[in-house]
Amino acid sequence: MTVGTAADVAAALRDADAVTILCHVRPDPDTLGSGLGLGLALSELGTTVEVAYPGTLPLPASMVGLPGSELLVDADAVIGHPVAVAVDAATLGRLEGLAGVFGGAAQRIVIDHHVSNTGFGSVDFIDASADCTAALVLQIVDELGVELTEPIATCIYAGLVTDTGSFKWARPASFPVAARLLEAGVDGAKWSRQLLDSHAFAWFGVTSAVLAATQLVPAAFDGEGLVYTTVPHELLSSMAWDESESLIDLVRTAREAEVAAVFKESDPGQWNVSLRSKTGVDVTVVARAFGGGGHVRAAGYSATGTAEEVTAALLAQCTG
Ligand SMILES: [Mn+2]
Repeated sequence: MTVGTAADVAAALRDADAVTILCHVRPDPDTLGSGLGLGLALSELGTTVEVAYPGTLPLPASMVGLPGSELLVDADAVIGHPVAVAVDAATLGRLEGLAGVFGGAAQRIVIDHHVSNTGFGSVDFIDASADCTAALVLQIVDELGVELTEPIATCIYAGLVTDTGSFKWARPASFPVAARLLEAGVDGAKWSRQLLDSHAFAWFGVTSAVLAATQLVPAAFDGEGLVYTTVPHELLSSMAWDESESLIDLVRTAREAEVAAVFKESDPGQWNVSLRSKTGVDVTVVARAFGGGGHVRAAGYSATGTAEEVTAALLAQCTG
């Protein structure tokens, strides 16, 4: 692998006739905005572009209508051009069924901001100091000499506003970037609402059931407290997947608990467990104990059993 800069990536892309851009599985606005924004910039140069994400799930409603969506192709329709770019994917595995398309390209470019990304391309532009991959794409757009149009800026803004939690945990460098994007014409209010502040009406019923089932365990984690809830398969399947991923953000607001956990029954008896902590507890320790992993403040693992069994296992682990 080559440790690359934005200039290296631009040099590799500038002469390409056709580029395949790959987003990670269950795409979020950072991977999709990065993919579409880069795709639009390359289109300006006359490059043939396809953008795809693995799997067959439709795009979440929050991301429908992002500029450049016409570049999206279904995973099974991907051609696989000689130059491939992975955006916001910390590992090759995050490309799931499209990993082979990436691996089969002559030139393989990785653009990412995850600290855990050790590189898996022929050029790796990885910068963990960036709040989002989309901000790295902006550097590449600049290196390519492509004008920052409103559609490109909107795609980049989608990644920036969501990966910073509406700028709640944005680092200083993100604010000049945001200013530039807004000055390029991005409708920040509109996209914040669509990406972060809108739900299907059915979400209220499901979410209220999930919140009603929430339990507080003050003694857990040496008295720091755990708040957790379970989402049974039937309830989970009535929810859009992107909306189910935001449940942890509601549960973790409990003031009495340092750690939050959401158990989602993806298939009967099969659970995906999301863990979050606020300041003091390293949740990777818990996740690893169950064969999972992640970041210090956000980790996860898989579990098998009834709701009672999987929650009891976590409680046994964190109440000593
Ligand atoms: Mn990201």
